Amino acid sequence: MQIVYSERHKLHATDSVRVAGHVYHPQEVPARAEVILAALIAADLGPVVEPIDHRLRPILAVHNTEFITHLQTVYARGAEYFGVPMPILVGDGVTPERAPTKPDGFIEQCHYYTFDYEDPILKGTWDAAYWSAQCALTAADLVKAGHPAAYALCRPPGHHASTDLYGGFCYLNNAAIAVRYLQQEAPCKVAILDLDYHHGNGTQAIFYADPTVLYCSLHADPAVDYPFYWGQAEEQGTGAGLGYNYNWPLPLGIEDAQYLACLPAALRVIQDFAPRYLVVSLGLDTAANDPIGKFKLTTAAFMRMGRMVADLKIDTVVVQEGGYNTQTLGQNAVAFLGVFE
Ligand code: Q9C
Ligand code: ZN
Repeated sequence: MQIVYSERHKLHATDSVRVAGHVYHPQEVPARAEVILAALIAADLGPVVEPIDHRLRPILAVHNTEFITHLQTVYARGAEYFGVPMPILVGDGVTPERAPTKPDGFIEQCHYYTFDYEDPILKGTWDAAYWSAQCALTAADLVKAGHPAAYALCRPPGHHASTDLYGGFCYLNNAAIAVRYLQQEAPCKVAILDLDYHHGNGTQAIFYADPTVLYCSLHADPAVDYPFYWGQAEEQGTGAGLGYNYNWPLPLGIEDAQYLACLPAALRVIQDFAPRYLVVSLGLDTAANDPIGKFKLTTAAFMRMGRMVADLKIDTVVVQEGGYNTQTLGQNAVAFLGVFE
């Protein structure tokens, strides 16, 4: 299968981030993408192609203009505000909802556009996020052109970012941008299967009232893990979108058998929806020994998951989301993706 990758993800990198007075070392690091790429190449899974520049238009089909301007300019504004360039990193704790009013002050605007506190905006963050989205768009092009599946090795990830909020290591919602782009010329139904360990609150929010986009997610119970405020089974959509949002919160510590027993329910919902395209948000943080996720999936499970998804025979764009154990990311990506044509 075609693999879309840009080394510009490396522009978003830092050894340490200060959060509420503490220094911590980010786990969302360039090595994640590098080990996945190396493993896919070693397994000869397909040609690696550069993303095509689709410019801002398909990004603005998902995100609002002022939010994009904020991401593009906040680092430079911060350098002026502080008198020295430094990472933009806000507050302490997770907030459930965006504030209703956009404030005028610089610091307040920094808070206004994020629901989270461990997502630095560095000098190269905008460019990295921009090219991550272009990878998803280029994978969508390949599938539109007739490839049964394509993989976007996106970094930074995207599924926690919504229209005008970033968080959870995500700035632009790559999967949502691909979905809207797939619908662009000929309106059609698109299903999203979100396999990341965390609920994709951004993706859910973007399509919550939309009956043309089905969102299905298996994830850690948000009562006990991130993103805490979203992801319960009761969240089923709103308005015309009611009935097109499905969440399967799962207990911490689950192993292959319990996870694989749940997946068919999501796949049946997707089949019944009969979408023209499928977008998979592939988080590998469900793996055993992930430093953030607390499930225990083995490499064999990722192969079974890939097989079950490929057996749907729906044209599929796979978008990389989370996954933080650089010892196992490569083999698990190969296991999932290796079964696609
Ligand atoms: N410092 C994705 O997997 N909290 N995002 C982690 C450990 C944030 C995960 C706590 C988790 C965000 C794309
Ligand atoms: Zn995750």
